[in-house]
Amino acid sequence: MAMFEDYYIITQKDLEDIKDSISTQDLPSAINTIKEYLKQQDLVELNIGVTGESGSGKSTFVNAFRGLGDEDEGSAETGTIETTMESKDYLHPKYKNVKVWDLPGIGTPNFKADEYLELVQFERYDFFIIIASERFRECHTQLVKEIMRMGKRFYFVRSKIDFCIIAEERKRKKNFDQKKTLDTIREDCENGLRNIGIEDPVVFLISGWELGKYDFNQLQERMEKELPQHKRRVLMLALPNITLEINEKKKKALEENIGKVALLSACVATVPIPGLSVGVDLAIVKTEIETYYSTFGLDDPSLQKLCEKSGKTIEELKSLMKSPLRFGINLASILSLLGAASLAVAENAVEYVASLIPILGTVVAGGMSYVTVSRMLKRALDDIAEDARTVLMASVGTAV
Ligand SMILES: Nc1nc2c(ncn2[C@@H]2O[C@H](COP(=O)(O)OP(=O)(O)OP(=O)(O)O)[C@@H](O)[C@H]2O)c(=O)[nH]1
Ligand SMILES: [Mg+2]
Repeated sequence: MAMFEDYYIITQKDLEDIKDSISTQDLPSAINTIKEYLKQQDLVELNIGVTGESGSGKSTFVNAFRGLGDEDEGSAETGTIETTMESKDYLHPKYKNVKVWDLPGIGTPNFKADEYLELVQFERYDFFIIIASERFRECHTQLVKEIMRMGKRFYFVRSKIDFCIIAEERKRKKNFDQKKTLDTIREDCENGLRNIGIEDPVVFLISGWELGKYDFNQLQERMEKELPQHKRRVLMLALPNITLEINEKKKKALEENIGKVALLSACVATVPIPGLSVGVDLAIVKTEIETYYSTFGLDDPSLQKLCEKSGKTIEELKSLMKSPLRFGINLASILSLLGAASLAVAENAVEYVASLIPILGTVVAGGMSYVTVSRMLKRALDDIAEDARTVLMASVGTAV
């Protein structure tokens, strides 16, 4: 069993990547290669342009997409009077290289799509989100055609769906059927788009007030699929942890780095840790685990925000969490997990790894350290992802 798990952590692809990049290097260059790789990964930018008519819910979406409420610090101003007159970039609170741009409203009497796209500097966006809170109109077609001409991608969003549902429920009373209502709105929007000349339209029904509901999963799936490979990771990390699908994808995105972080930690460590037969750079491991908590929204400030929204207390949410690190990520708690992980490491897994990455042989207990940290991070990530899942389900009122 231990053997299987060890091999599972260190995927063949991981090893190939690492081997290719550092097998011919000496230790200091190998460390630099991995550091540079991780740094480059952190520099990948994502620019999302959010556009639509005035009052359609652009600013609300810009906030919700970044996991913020309208009153939170760093949020875009929202309201019933026209509020957004010029392009403004809103940084993601945790991933500063993710920028969601709140663009000026379209559809004013003199609206010209080509001039508009020049004005907002269309080249800078990875894709556009076009938001409509009612029917699609001529200005939407114009904009779509121009965006396509510029070779950019876009996604159509029909916003304020929560509001439509409530209105429909009130109207139909006993005959109300949510699925039917949503299908009707979707068909209506798609027909609207077809009528203005768009073939095969896809419309995502979204509520900026309850972003995790309705079509948000379909939207994130589509965005992820259509982004270039190197940008997918940052999208998944930056999305708020509001659906089980996103939770799972965040875990996968974080998992991909375990091999490299473990290798870096093994290479940088030159002194064995007392009480453990391995040398590990604890600061690297600690930072990585803090990233897990932050990415899943389980850090204290994020939990606080979730409490305000869900009406739960921090204590209630924390009592649902099981990860041994939930009481604090400190050297003692990390050491204890590393100790447990090192005990379960199979010797032949270490030999296997050391034979593939000979450079590990030049550091104190290098292979052992690598396998121990990989195993520990994998387990910590599994536990934290599971806690995030439980907290998510509890905060949306689903029994756990
Ligand atoms: N019920 C409901 N109301 C929403 C939703 N999204 C936005 N609103 C409300 O609609 C109004 C306009 O929202 P904004 O986000 O300010 O719209 P905007 O497109 O940025 O408007 P401008 O900046 O004026 O162009 C505000 O009162 C929002 O609270 C939603 O998903 N559901
Ligand atoms: Mg606005």
